[in-house]
Amino acid sequence: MSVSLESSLTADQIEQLAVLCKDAEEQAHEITKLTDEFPNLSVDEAYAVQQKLIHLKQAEGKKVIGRKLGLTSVAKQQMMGVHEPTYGTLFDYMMLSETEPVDLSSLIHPKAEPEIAFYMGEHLEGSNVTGIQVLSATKYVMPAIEIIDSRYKDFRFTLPDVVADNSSSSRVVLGGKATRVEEIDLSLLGVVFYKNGNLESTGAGAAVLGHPATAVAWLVNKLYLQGEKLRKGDLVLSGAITGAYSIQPGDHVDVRIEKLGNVTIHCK
Ligand code: OOG
Ligand code: MG
Repeated sequence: MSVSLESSLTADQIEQLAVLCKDAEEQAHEITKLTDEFPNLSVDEAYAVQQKLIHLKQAEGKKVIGRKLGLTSVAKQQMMGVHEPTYGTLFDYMMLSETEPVDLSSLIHPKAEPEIAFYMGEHLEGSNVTGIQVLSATKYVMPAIEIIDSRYKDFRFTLPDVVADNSSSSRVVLGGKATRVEEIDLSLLGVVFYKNGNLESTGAGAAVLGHPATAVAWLVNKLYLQGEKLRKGDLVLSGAITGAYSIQPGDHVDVRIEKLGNVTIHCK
C-alpha cells in the first residue's frame, strides 16, 4: 500500500498520530480529538493516518480480514453529527464468536449496532462500481453485531478524527447463517435490535444508503482512489442500520434480521 494522497502533515506527524490512536486502542484510554491540535486535518490526511495505523498493526503480525463502512445511515449520521460515510479496516483480533462472552474490560466506552455483513466471493476493484456489481461479487451475507469503541473522549469526533481512528472499529460478531444474495432484496429486510430483552430500535436494510450493497460500492470506489480493492474472502460490514447502543458487562444484545437470522452477544 502506498500513501498517495496530498498531505501537509509530515510523514513523522502522520506516524505520531497513528501511534497515538493505536496506543489508545491497545491501552483502552481516551484521547482528545486530533482536530483539537490539528484543526486543518483533512479527510485525506486522516486516511493516511489510518493507513499508517494499519501498517503498524500488520508489522506486529495482525491480519486484515476486511473493511467496514461507518456512518452510512441517517440514524448514525444524526447521532454522531457527521454526515458523510467513512470506512475502516477490520483485523483478525476483532472477530469474536457468538458462543463466547464479549470481554468489555479491554474497551473504553463500547456501543453495539446491527449490521449486514458481506463475504466477498471475488475481488472487486474500480472507480464506478455499482451495487449490482457488489452483489454479483458477494458470496454470502450474514447478520452482524459490530461493537464500536471510539478512542476519543466522550465518543465525540469530527469526520477526519473518526477516519484516523479506524472508524471506531473494535469488535465484530457474526451470526445467523451464510445466505446467498441472489433471491433477497437486502433493502427490504426488517431489522430489530434488543438489549436485555427490551426492543431498542427497528429498521430495514434500506437505512444504509438506500441499499447495503450501495454502501459497499461506495467503499470500493473510495478504496480505488488509494490504489486498493476488496479481495476474495474479505468481510465487509455495510454500516449500522439503526443507532448504536452503549453496552456494559452483563448486557446481552440480540439482533434479528429478516431472512438472515439472529446474532446475539453476552457481555462480561
Ligand atoms: C463511527 C463508526 C460508525 C457505523 O456503522 O455507522 C459505524 C462511530 O460512530 O463511532 O461503524
Ligand atoms: Mg458500524
